This record gives sequence, C-alpha cells and structure tokens, in this order.
Amino acid sequence: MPRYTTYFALTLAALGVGCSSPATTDTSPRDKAPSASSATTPAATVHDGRAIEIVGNDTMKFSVTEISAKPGEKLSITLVNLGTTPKFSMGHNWVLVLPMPDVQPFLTAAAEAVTTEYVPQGTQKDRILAATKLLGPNERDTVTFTAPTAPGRYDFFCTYPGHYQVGMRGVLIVG
Ligand SMILES: [Cu+2]
Repeated sequence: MPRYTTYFALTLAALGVGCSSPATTDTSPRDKAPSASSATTPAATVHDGRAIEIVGNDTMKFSVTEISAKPGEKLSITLVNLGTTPKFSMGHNWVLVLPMPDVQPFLTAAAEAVTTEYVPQGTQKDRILAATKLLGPNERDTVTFTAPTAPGRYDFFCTYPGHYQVGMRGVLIVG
C-alpha cells in the first residue's frame, strides 16, 4: 500500500509538471488583450522566434544588413535605436517587404504616411511582411514573424523619409 501511494504521488507530480507548461502559454492570449493598441502586430507580444538584434543610430545605418533564414523560419527581430536625435526628426523602424520591381512608389507612399509613422497604407501596406514601431532615442521594439517559404531576397529598411537613400537598409536571404 505505501508503494502504491508513492507511485500515485509521483504520477501526480509528473502530471503537475506536464500541466505547468500549457498553463504558462495560456497566459499569452490574455497578455495580448490589454495591449490592443498594437493591433497591427498581434504576434509582437510572443517573441519565440530566433532572436536577432539590430541597432540603428543617428548615422542612419543598421548594424545588421544581411540576415539568412530557412524558408518558414520564425524570427524575432529587435530594433534598438541608440541615437540621440529626437524621434520627430530622426525616427527609425525596421520594415521587411515583399520583392517589388521598383521600390520608389513604396518609399514615396511611406514618406507621405506621416499619421501612421511612415508606414504606408492601402495597397502598399500589403507589401509589408513585418515591421517594428517607429522608435525614438533609446527605444526598442521586437517583431516576431515567419520568414517567407519562397526562397529569395527580401529587402528591409527604415521608412523614415530619406533614410533608405542614406543606406538604412539590408536584405533577408531565404533559402
Ligand atoms: Cu531610420
């Protein structure tokens, strides 16, 4: 009888451990609810992809200009703005887009999208695969997303007006 009790206790302990993990993940959807303001990036609250940190600053360059990924790989890109210039004149974001024959119309739409922090709306928005928020000095933001399944080169850049032209851009190579 004591042996059975011990076995039963161990079984319960094992079940307890088994149950703790789902309980932890269950809190994620509830955590998302209060931050409804970031509705454009619902996955941003769960950063379980391969972590890559990119630093931007007043020189308008990314510290990482080339990222390699497997098709469909989950990535968590964190952009950190270590510049000191105020956001209204030197904001930075990280925007990954689908291949397009000419990026200029997208950039023009982005530069005009002042009210949406230089993220273009409408048909141009459909070309965005992932994007962080626009960051001021010492701000950071992480976006978690799944890399495209189609091998290829996917451009990323900062959509703050003029920063692409200065060289605040890079490429995600899938495959
Ligand atoms: Cu920028």
